Amino acid sequence: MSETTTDIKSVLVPDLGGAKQVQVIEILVKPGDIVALEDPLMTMESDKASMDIPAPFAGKVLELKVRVGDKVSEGTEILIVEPEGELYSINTNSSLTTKSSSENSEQQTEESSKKSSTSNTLVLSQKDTLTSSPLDEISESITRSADPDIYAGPGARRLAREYGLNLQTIAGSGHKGRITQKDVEFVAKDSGQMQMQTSNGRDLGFTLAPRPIVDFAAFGEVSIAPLNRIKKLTGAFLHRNWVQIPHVTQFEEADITELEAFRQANKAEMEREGVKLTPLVFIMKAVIAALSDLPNFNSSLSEDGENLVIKHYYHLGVAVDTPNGLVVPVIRDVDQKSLRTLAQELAAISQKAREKGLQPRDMQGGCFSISSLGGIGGTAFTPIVNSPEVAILGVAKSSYKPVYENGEFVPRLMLPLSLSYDHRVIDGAEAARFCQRLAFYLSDVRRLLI
Ligand code: CAO
Repeated sequence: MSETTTDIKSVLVPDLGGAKQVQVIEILVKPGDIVALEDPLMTMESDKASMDIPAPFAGKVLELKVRVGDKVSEGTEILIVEPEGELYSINTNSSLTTKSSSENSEQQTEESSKKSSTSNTLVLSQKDTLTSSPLDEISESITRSADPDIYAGPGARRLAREYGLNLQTIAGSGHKGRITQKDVEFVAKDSGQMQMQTSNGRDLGFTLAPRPIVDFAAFGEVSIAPLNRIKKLTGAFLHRNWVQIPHVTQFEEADITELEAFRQANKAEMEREGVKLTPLVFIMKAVIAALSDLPNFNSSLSEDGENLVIKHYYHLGVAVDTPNGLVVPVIRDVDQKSLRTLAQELAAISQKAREKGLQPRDMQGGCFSISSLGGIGGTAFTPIVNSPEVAILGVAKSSYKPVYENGEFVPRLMLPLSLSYDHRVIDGAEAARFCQRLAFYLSDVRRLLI
């Protein structure tokens, strides 16, 4: 049987595959929200699994009929929705059903009562496979939240909840950017949440004064610009690194007059091959040489803080400025690559980053990071260490300066370097030596060949 209506309708808990008294653990919508077909409305959790209830039709949420913590079974009314769009076919045999609010809601308004039709079970005709699935199967399906940015399955959602992570701050590596359980675990591990869980909510041992709450609109016109996911994600990590790592920044200047002459001599030819030769690739090579001279910089603190894990590979993170914020893709085995290959890889990975094409694996495995603002400007800055690495090199814009040599001032092209390091791992003297090694290699790049 089928007929059409645009009534206000109740959404009922569908077939739970036999499970009864399942708990509502998250409500993903609120009155006034517009939901699209299949948008997740609520998450339920049984002993065995958590599962999202997808919207059986598009519409506007009018009323919530359950609260977080409530126990529901098949047929429990969970929402009142005003359907949007046109026609809804009726299929009384389906397991994913909605009922007219006139049948189900005692709190129905007079207006909705007038609108109500005589039909009492409604499903979407085009989604018969979905509507007839038991909830266990639906729980396996990938669902989109009301926020179109979030694309995650119920397992990933539950895990994120357990770790107290905001899904909006997690980059998805699955099909079409879906957030998988692995992505959640990766972020949880990286942000220290797992450790906090196992040690029963270990805190950092200090409390901060609360952030002042200011009504900015009281002082003038304001507008609201939501932070995107990359900003939220990097913000959370930068904050953690800033708070957890005792930072010191060592400054140095490298004379790159000869390097620049060499670069200019080769730039045009490389450009004809489609390769852009910038100072950064030379800096990457010099960093590798310095890391090889001072291996503590190519290490991470072990989880228990008892040991240094020294890496015998050389993967460099390079901060890339994208329209959506900062990302740090990793270029692998820099020690084994030519300047040409590095320039090609740098161009490819930064383009991928700017086109939002980076996968989590593109950002994993780094040993040391470089943040170059030299193409933009500035004389120095203090980069934040990219945990679990122990140091990061900031590069500012080179400029000609008078350098006193053999009794006279001569113009030399000087490159400002800022090395921030984790003082638990690196001593100041080591940092000064590292910077000197860098300047040594950069001042005559032939040394990199030795
Ligand atoms: N001094 C002077 N000029 C420099 C320079 C330096 N240190 N570094 C680069 N330049 C020049 C380049 O040579 C190029 O000029 P030419 O075309 O005349 O040779 C120009 O600046 C632009 O370079 P670029 O930025 O396109 O290329 P890059 O290899 O230096 O950098 C990348 C690539 C991806 C690192 C860069 O584009 C980028 O995104 N930088 C920002 C990183 C960032 O945001 N860091 C902050 C992190 S903390 O918030």
